Amino acid sequence: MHVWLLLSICVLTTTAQDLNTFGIGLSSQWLYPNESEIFNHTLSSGSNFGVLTHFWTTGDPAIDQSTFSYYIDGEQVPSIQFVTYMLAGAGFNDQTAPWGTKWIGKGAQGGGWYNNFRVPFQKSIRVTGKLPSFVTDRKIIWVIVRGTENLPTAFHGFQLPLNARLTLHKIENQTYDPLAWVRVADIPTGRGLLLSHTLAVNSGNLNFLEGCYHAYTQYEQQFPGLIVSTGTEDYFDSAFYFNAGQFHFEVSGYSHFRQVSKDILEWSAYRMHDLDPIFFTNGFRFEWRNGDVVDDRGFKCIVDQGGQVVGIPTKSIVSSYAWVYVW
Ligand SMILES: *[C@@H]1O[C@H](CO)[C@@H](O)[C@H](O)[C@H]1NC(C)=O
Ligand SMILES: *[C@@H]1O[C@H](CO)[C@@H](O)[C@H](O)[C@H]1NC(C)=O
Ligand SMILES: CC(=O)N[C@H]1CO[C@H](CO)[C@@H](O)[C@@H]1O
Repeated sequence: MHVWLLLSICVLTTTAQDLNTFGIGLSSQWLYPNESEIFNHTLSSGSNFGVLTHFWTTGDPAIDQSTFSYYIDGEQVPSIQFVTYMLAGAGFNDQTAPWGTKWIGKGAQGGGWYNNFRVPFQKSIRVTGKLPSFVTDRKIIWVIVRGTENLPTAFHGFQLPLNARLTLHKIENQTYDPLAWVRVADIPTGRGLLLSHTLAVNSGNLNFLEGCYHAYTQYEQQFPGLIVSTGTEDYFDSAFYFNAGQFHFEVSGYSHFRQVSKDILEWSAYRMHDLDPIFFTNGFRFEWRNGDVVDDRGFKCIVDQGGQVVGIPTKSIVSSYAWVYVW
C-alpha cells in the first residue's frame, strides 16, 4: 500500500516535470533568399518525445510566399515543407482577413498566418525558412514557433501513438485532364490517419466540383473504396457549387474564389478531419477527381471508367496539401 502510493506520487511528479514547453519568438528579424535556420530544439535528457504545437508568422509580403521546412529527428530532407497560405488552407495566397479556427487562420491584413497542427518528433526538430526565388534581398520577418516535450496528442478519444509522425503530401501546380484522378495522398504501407486537406484549383469552369473523393484505407483496396464525398463541395460541407458563398468553419472552409478571365477561375477550400478521422490500416490512397461521371441511372461516384460526363470539366492546374499521421 505505502509502496504503491509512493510509486504513484513519483510517476505523477515525473510526468508534470517533463511537460517542458519550448520555443522562440523572433521580432523584426531577417529572412534570406538562402535557406536559414529559424529554430531548433533537441529533447532534454529523460524526455521521450516532443510535439510542435504552434507556428505563426508575419512580415514583408514576401514572407507569404516563403518556404518553411520542418526537419524531424535529423532528417536530411524535410518531411514537412510549406508555404504559409497553403498551411492555413487558403489557396492562391488569398489575403482575406481576419478569419480563424482553432487549427488555422489569418489574423491580419498582412501576414498573421497561424497553424496549430501537432507535429511529433522523437529526438529533435529544426525549422528553417527561405524567401521565394524571385526575391534577392533579405526581408523582415516576425515568427513564433512553440512546442512541448512529452505532451500526448489526442483527437476526441483517440490517442496518437507516441511514434506517430505528421507527413505532408503535396501536389504543386500539376495539370490534370478532365476526369483525371488526382492522388492527394499515396502511402504504400503502414497505419495512420488523415488529419487535414487543402485543395486549390485553377480551371476553365466550376464543373471540376462534380469530382468525388475516394479513400482507400488499405492500399490495394478496389474502386470505389470508401466514398468520402458525393461531389467536391459536399466534401467541404457545402452543396450546390457553394451557392451560399465563401466561409471559414472550424471543420471546413471555402477559402478562395477569383474569376481571372472569362475562361479561367481560381478556387480553394480546406477540410479538417480531427472530428471525423479517416484511419487506414495497411497503406492509404486518397483520390479526388477533376470532374466526374454518372452511370445510366444518373448515379455518381461509382463509375471508374466510361460513364456520362457531368457538365464540361476542363483541364485543371491543381495544388494540394494532405496532412497525414503515419505510424
Ligand atoms: C540550434 O540553435 C542554437 C541557438 O539556439 C544554435 O547555436 C545552434 O547552432 C543550432 N544548431 C544547429 C544544428 O543548427
Ligand atoms: C503555383 O502557381 C502560382 C500561380 O502561378 C504561383 O504563384 C506559385 O508560386 C506556384 N507554386 C509552386 C510551388 O510552383
Ligand atoms: C544558411 C546560410 O547559408 N545562411 C546565410 C544566408 O545569407 C545570409 C546573408 O547573406 C548569411 O548571413 C547567412 O549565414
